[in-house]
Amino acid sequence: MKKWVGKVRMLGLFSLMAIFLTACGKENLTALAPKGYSAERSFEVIIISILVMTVVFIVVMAIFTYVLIKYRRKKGQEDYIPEQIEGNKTLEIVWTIIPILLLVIIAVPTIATTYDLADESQKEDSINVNVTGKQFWWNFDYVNEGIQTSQDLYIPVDTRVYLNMISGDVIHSFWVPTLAGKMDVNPENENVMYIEAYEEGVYWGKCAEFCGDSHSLMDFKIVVVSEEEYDQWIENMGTPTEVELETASAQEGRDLFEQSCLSCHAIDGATQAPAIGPNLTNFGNRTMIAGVLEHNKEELVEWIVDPASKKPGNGMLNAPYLQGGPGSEISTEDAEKIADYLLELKSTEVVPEFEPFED
Ligand code: HEC
Ligand SMILES: [Cu+2]
Repeated sequence: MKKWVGKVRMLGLFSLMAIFLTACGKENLTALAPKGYSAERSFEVIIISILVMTVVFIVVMAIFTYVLIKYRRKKGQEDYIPEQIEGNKTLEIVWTIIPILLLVIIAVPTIATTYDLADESQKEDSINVNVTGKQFWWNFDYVNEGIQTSQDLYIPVDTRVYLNMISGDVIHSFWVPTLAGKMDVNPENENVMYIEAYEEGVYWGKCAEFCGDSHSLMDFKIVVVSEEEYDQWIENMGTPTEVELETASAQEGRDLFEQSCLSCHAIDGATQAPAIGPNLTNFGNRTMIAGVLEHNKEELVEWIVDPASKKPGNGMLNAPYLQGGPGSEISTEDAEKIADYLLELKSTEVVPEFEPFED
């Protein structure tokens, strides 16, 4: 092999790594910088496996290189055959036992962690949230607090929160890499996992199971706040006050909303059963729109007028006003009024700091 071939290959490898690793730049969307209990335990298992594999690689490479050099064909010894070790009992035993030991080193912490992360002993005394995955959004139902919300899941810092997960349609997978591993969300059986975050902040969540047209847009956030903020949030959400609408536009927007949107979206009280669409009680406080769009009026108007352009195949496309129902169309002007209204729906002062698209 020519000398430069190796160099070119290394260059290729490094450029590939650069491409893949730069994709890991989004804050709080990585399993490699855990900020929660489950993610930290899983990370330890990753590290143990990598360490074991690295040791194996180094030892094998060392022996390989040694043998390659020592037993290379030498001048004058073309017919030399080194001592044959076929059927050597000691060696056979050694290279059977070593892999078994290595597997045990990996298996023990892996199994212990698996059981630890499935532990439900504290479920009764913890915050419980029923999570429903739907094409292509998430509903969060705080069981004991009687609160419904969607897309943004608020939890207190340093506290274990149990998530009881079910799907409203096809199989999804709930994944907040910085806080915990993945968990399948099935239509039939409830899967339970817990999360506990060490630091306040907003954490990105993704659906990790291909579930349809907008699967890759089925994002959500976990908003981790202090204990006091969480209590305040629960109180505000549980008793949402009638919002004083500031502008005439927002007031007209409310009427339009009641005509065309209320059949699927709850806004007057967080306690309603999950409707067909996300509960919009605190929509003005959301981190994003529909999990993926920047939270501003422009995006919101575009979403209302043409949700298919933002999230193909989503459930809002069944809205009568988009189906060409008689006299039902919503003009951009009307959508702006509705947007003014929705952006004023701020039921609480607990608002996370969040810049989704900063670079
Ligand atoms: C047929 C039921 C239906 C109707 C009617 C409907 N929507 Fe929706 N809406 C949905 C569904 C389902 C979603 C979730 C889409 C997704 O993210 O996959 C949604 C999402 C949204 C969101 C994003 C919510 C979030 O949590 O970020 C907004 C805002 C919204 N709708 C506003 C409206 C407005 C305004 C109207 C009336 C003009 C309306 N919707 C009418 C079903 C509906
Ligand atoms: Cu999904």
